[in-house]
Amino acid sequence: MTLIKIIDFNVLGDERGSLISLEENKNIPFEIKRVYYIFATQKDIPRGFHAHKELKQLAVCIQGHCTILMDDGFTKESVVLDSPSQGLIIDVQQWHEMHDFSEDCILMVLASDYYNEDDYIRNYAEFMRETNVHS
Ligand code: T46
Repeated sequence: MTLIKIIDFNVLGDERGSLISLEENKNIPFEIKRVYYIFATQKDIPRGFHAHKELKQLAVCIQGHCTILMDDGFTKESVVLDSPSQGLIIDVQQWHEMHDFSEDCILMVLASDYYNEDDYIRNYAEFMRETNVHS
């Protein structure tokens, strides 16, 4: 089973340009409590390197591109996000790393809850221990 869960959004467009609408519990499979975006990144400076205990997220590269490595403790898979019409689900207990940002990259993330540092597992050994307990 692939770790890469992509949602393709419906693109509404006319001669003026394109528009995508994101709605909680409709095309986004959870309640949206927070939106943040990452920009002014550098190609050689990766981010992420954590998993979340309870938080569900969806990442959309609304400009440029980056590579996201997903890891469930058993399998690792990478995906290039390069389209504003595709969202990557970052589920609970999935270690994720963001690499190879393009200069113009804007990575927008929808999250199912407010920011809570206690929800992060930032230590890989701890992540692997948690994964084994829950498998
Ligand atoms: C994730 C990936 C995809 C806040 O104060 N509020 C927030 O909502 C967020 C997201 C972060 N912060 C603080 C925490 C740190 O002091 O902003 C700083 C940078 O966060 P962090 O180092 O966790 O950034 P990334 O890019 O490694 O990870 C972020 C999200 O934090 C994380 O939940 O899944 O993007």
